[in-house]
Amino acid sequence: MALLTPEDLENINRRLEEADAAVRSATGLDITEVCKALYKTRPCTETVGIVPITSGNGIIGSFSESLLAIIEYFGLDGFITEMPDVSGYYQAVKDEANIILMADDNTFLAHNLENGKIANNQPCTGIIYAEIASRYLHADSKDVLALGLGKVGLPGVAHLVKKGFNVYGHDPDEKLLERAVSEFGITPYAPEAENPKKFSMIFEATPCENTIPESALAEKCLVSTPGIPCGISEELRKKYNVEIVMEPLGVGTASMLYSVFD
Ligand code: NAI
Ligand code: 2YC
Ligand code: MG
Repeated sequence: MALLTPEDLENINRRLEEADAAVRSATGLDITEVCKALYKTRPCTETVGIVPITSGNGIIGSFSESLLAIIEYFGLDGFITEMPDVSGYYQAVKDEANIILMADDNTFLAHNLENGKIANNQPCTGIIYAEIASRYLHADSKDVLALGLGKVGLPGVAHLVKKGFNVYGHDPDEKLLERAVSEFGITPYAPEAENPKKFSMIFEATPCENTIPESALAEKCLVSTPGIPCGISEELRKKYNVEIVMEPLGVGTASMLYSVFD
């Protein structure tokens, strides 16, 4: 499981503002409007309790603080519990949190204690970044390239297929590629093919650099990627004036929150 580092989370507010501006420029909507369109929900007077969790690799510096900044960016109230783990959970409920946010090394969840809805960061992140890719205002077709068909990528692919997009996918893990083809009918994409297809919408969800080949970039292209590190180099982005939506935690967290609102 690729874990965040405190460095990934530096300047989280600026990163979120930049991502929001990039989403607006590419889709005409901001992150909140994309979430409302995705889930048809609205925030009410929810209070979010953020519970630090010490299991596994333990507390990640500024992870809880970043979550507090994120929920406040989206207009919610919240608090970080003084204690971690079970004691922290107990405090959050006693201090009347409506939504719990907490993460161990494998699962980052949002749980709405009022309506029982629960969300997992991986599918929620895949769905919102895929949704953003699919709303590119300068798209030249309904073809989307999906790179990385794992815990984040595959739910994003499922969402795109359900919305009627033509998804072309690649993952070096043949089992995952075969599963995406058989379950969702995607078309395998070969990055090193002779004259590979060009795409104006690219959804990348891998933990690797340089996964997006120059040959795949259409004249106008949006890369929507939660992947850390980024799958396209700064050099290539500048050379082709590629639009990019990329952010380490907040966009996926907004998707989780809206998926558990009423
Ligand atoms: P995962 O390991 O389940 O899936 C990643 C997939 O990428 C694997 O199947 C792997 O075979 C594939 N891959 C590796 N190199 C590739 C290439 N060159 N072309 C195509 N596919 C390639 O990981 P998961 O959980 O899906 O996370 C993906 C990335 O998203 C990680 O970097 C993770 O840290 C990041 N992430 C970011 C979030 C955010 O809010 N920005 C939230 C959650 C995860
Ligand atoms: O500080 C804490 O409470 C830690 N237990 C938090 C661990 C989060 C581990 N998960 C991740 O780093 C990934 C991120 C990409 C976002 C979601 N999961
Ligand atoms: Mg994010």
